[in-house]
Amino acid sequence: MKPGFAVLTVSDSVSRHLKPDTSGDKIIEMLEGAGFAIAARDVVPDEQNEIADKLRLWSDDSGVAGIVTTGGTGVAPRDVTPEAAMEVIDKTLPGMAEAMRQESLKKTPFAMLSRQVVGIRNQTLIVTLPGSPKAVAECLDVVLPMFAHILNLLA
Ligand code: MTE
Ligand code: CU1
Repeated sequence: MKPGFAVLTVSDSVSRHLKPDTSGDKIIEMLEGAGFAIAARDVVPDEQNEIADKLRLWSDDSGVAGIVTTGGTGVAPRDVTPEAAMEVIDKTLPGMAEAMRQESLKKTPFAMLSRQVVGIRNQTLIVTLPGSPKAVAECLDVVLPMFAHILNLLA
C-alpha cells in the first residue's frame, strides 16, 4: 500500500470560502508528483482546538503516514498552528524546520517570521508550512526528499 498523506489548510478566509485553497492544491500537486497518495484533505479556521483535533484524528488513523499543514505559522494574533502542532507532537524534528527556514532565508528575509515546526505523533509525520503557495513550494522542496526515508523509519 502506498503511504498516504493528509493535507490541512489552516485559514480563516479559505474556511469561509472567501479565497480558493491554492496552497492546499500546491501541496497535493507536489506530494503526488513525488509518488505519495493523498488520504485526506480539509480546511479549518485559525482555531487552535480545531487544528489540534484534526491533527489527532489523522495521526491516530493508520491510513495516514504524514500530515502537511499550510498557514498560521506567523506572528499575527490568530497564527496558532505551531501551538496546535506542539500540543499533539510526541517528538520534534527541529532540524527539518530549521532546514526549511535556512533555505527560505536565501529567498526572502520574511522566512525568519515563520514559526513552523515538524514532529512525529504515534507513527505519523507532521509538517507545518507557511500559508502562501510560494512558501509552500519553497519549503516542500527542502523536506520532500526526506519523506520516503522518514516513513520507512516510522513504519
Ligand atoms: N518561506 C518561504 N520559503 N517563502 C516565503 O515567501 N513567507 C514568510 C514566511 N516564510 C515565506 C516563507 C512570511 S511573509 C511569513 S509572515 C511567515 O512565513 C509566516 O507565514 P504564515 O503566517 O502564512 O504561516
Ligand atoms: Cu508575511
